[in-house]
Amino acid sequence: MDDLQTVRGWLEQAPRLCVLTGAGMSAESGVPTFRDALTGLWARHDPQQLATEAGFRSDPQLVWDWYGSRREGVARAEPNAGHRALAAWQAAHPERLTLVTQNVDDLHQRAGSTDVICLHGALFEDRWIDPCAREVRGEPACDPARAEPGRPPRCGECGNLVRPGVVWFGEALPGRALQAAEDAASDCELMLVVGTAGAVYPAAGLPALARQAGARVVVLNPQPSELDRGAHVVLRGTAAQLLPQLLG
Ligand code: BV8
Repeated sequence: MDDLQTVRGWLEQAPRLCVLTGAGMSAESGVPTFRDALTGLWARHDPQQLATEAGFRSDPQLVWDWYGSRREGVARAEPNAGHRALAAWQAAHPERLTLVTQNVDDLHQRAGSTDVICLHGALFEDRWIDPCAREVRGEPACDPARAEPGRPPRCGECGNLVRPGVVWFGEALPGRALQAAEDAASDCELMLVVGTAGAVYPAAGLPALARQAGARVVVLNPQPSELDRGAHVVLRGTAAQLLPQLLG
C-alpha cells in the first residue's frame, strides 16, 4: 500500500482531524510564500524589518505599502483545489475537522471553510498601532475604518496610526486562537501539516504536540521541511495536488 493509501486509511479511522496550513497552502493561488527564493516576500524584503512593530514605527509608509500590495495580490487570487478540498471535506464531515492556519490571507474562508483558527491574524483587518485615547478614557474606541485616508491612515482626532491586524514577530499570538489550536493538536487522532517550513514558533510546535499526544502526523510539502523528522509520513507534493487526492 503506498503512503497516500495509508494516510487515506488513517483518515477514515480518525474521529478528529486537525489540519495546520502555512504559506505553501496558497502558493498555487499565486500568493507568494515567505521563502520561495524567486517570488518569496522575504527575497525582496526582510520580514524581521517589515513584519514587526519596530519596523512599522520606523517607516510606517513602507510597511503600510508592503501590506497594501499583499492585500491587492490576495484580493486578485482565488482559492485553489486544496482550499476547496478542505472546505468540502469539512462540510461532509461536520465537527470532525479543526483547521488551523498561519496564513493571514482569506483564501480558506473564501473557499467555504468555517471556524478557521487564524494564529497570525488577518491581512484585511485594521487595528490602531497605539491604544485609542478615547478607549483609555473609558469611551467607545475610534473606528480605524473611519481614520483619515493616508499611507497609513491616521486618526483625525489624535493622530493614532492604523496598522494591519496581523501578528508581527515579537508579538504574542491571540490567546484564544493559540489555546484552541493547542487543544485541537492534543485531541486529534490525525494531523495534516500542509505547506509550512515549520520555522516560525509557537505555530511550528503544534505537530510535535499532536505527536506527543498520540496523533499520527503527516506532512504535505513538495520540499523537505523542519517538520519532516517528526512526521510519521511525508507526502512529497503540493497542496492543490495532494489534498483532493486525500480528502476527495
Ligand atoms: C511570539 C503574520 C512571543 C505577519 C507571521 C519559540 C517560541 C516562541 C517564539 C519564538 C521561538 N523562537 C523564535 C521565536 C520568535 C518568532 C519566531 O518564530 N521566529 C522565527 C523566524 C525563528 N516567533 C514570534 O515572534 C511569534 N511571537 O512567539 O511572541 C511573545 C509572547 C508573549 C508576549 C510577547 C511576545 C509571532 C510569529 C508570527 C509572525 N507573523 N505572519 C505577516 O504575514 O506579515 S509569520 C509568517 O511567516 C507566516 O504567517 C508564517 O507563519 C511564516 C512563514 O512560514 P510558512 O508558512 O512555513 O511559509 P514559508 O514561506 O516559510 O514556507 C512555505 C512552505 O511551503 C515551504 O516549506 C515550501 O516548501 C512549501 N510549499 C511551497 N509551495 C507549496 C508548498 N507546500 C504545499 N504546496 C505548495 N504548492
